[in-house]
Amino acid sequence: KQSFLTIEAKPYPFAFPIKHTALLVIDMQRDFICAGGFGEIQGGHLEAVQASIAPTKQLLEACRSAGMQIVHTREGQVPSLADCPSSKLIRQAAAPGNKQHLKVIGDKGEMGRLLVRGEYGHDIVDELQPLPSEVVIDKPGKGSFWNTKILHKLKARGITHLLVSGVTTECCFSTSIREANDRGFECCGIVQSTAGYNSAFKTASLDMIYWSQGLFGFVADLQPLLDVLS
Ligand code: TIU
Repeated sequence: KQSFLTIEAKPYPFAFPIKHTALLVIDMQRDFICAGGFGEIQGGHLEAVQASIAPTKQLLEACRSAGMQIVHTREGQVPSLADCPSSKLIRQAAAPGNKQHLKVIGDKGEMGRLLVRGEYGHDIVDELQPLPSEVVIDKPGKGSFWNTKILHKLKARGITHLLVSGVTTECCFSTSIREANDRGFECCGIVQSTAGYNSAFKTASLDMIYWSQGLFGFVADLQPLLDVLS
């Protein structure tokens, strides 16, 4: 296999050095994907995020077979919530008369305390469980780089390029790509392997990534990537 692979992408083909590229799988946690989880409680529609499990599994298995580095992230807090950005706690609290958020971070849900590390709902769905050799980043915020060791882990492995997947496109996927781009990583989001709670948000989020000669990076379809990795 060539050391650089190239796939069709927007705004132009994405070339990546396979030994220096990691797959980033953002927050494929039960709390964002399964019924009764934090996402659904927030008002998220689950159809698209659930449908993204299968193409994300295809992507994950292709990257594993190609010997690429794999990094999974999980959004969540320590049990005391001491690491929770205050904005996350404040803005989800019900304003007077607001019945939208009946339960908030740290409250007990059907899958344990919402978005709390160690709880069943906080962990990654069965289909996409990390292998022992893969990096798992627990992040307190939306982005993968704030208050985590991900930059050190990527640098230590010589990573310069990221293929990015996961949920939700409008939130943690986009925030992580923007954070990575500012740190010099070349990012390519994979259309079928990301999903959100609102299809208009997904479209807009992906469009913003590659607008203007790649404002934050690249966007590519899954199939061309599977073709070059196989
Ligand atoms: N709210 C929402 O759309 N997502 C999150 O809070 N976290 C992630 O995107 N992972």
